[in-house]
Amino acid sequence: MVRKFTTLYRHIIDEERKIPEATGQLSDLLYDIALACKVISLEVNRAGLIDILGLTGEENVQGEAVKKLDDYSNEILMHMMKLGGHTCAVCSEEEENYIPMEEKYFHQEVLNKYILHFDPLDGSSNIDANISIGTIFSIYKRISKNGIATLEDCLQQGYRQVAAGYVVYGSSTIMVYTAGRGVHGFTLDPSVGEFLLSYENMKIPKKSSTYSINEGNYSKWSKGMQNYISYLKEKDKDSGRPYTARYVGSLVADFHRNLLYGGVFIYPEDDKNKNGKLRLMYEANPLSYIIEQAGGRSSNGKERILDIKPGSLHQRTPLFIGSEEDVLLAEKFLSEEVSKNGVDVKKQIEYKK
Ligand code: P6P
Repeated sequence: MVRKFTTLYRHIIDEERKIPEATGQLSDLLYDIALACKVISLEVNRAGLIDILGLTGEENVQGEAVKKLDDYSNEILMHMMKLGGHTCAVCSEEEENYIPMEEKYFHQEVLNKYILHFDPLDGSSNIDANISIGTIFSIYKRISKNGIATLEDCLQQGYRQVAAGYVVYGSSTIMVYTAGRGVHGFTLDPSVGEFLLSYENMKIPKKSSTYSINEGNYSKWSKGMQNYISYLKEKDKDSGRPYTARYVGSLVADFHRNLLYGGVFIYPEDDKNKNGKLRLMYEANPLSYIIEQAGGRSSNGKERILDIKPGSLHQRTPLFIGSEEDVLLAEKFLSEEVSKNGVDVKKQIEYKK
């Protein structure tokens, strides 16, 4: 039997062919991002060998000035976007402002109609310990008709994304993306330099028995948050408790595991960080688009992440994301009238999908 050998490019093109009005530009943009991430993967994996970790201004074995891996990743993605000509603005975790594409990079035959947000290398502080890290990206169509992109083009609500994805650099390099027609995962085969389809139409289990949270922040949480985590740790066979705790401390690694096996990842607000730690535009929104496409749920504990109206490029948000029933239960504990022995909620969370 011939084993199905579907490359990322083949899959993107096949998906594009199902959309009559598709021009192929989004496909090319996704492919450009994948190519950039292959280059980043090479460097991330080499870093473990030639020790260019986390240093700036040092010299590496070739005597070259070394950039921190996240600066390097940022530059690779920026450069690829200039070459590709599909974006009119790029917003990066590494850049304070949005970077409008200068018109000299506008290709006549291509309309530069997309906005790209990305975190070039999330969790890069973990690479020194050889812990998985990742690139996260989010794509919108521009609102302005033409010319130089505006800040309004870059501050759109998450439900307006046209595609989103991440690449996790771990024991293997895996790219997961959605363009609104399901979630699909690809594993990089270094021998051919291709991302090969390894997870088609990914779906997260509706309920899990795994939670991911940094419990070191327990004392800073609200009472509802403390009650929820305590509830998960109580012994109750019927409701699958106690849950298992799994926390890598690298968002993409924790998210990817939960997507595969089920789980709820939480980075809540606390008494120091009223909006939590994670960023809306290039962490919460793309992962929320993916999780909803995979049948999961994502909120800030009260409101659907994808409905949040952004006020600034780097704004933070509390994040509750993963298996639908687990996120729902966490939301109920955060609303009024919760008791430690269960959930006595007077009001249902209004949630439009
Ligand atoms: P904490 C990594 O620094 C990161 O931005 C995410 O990848 C990760 O989920 C989170 O921070 C970990 O934060 O406070 O638990 O170390």
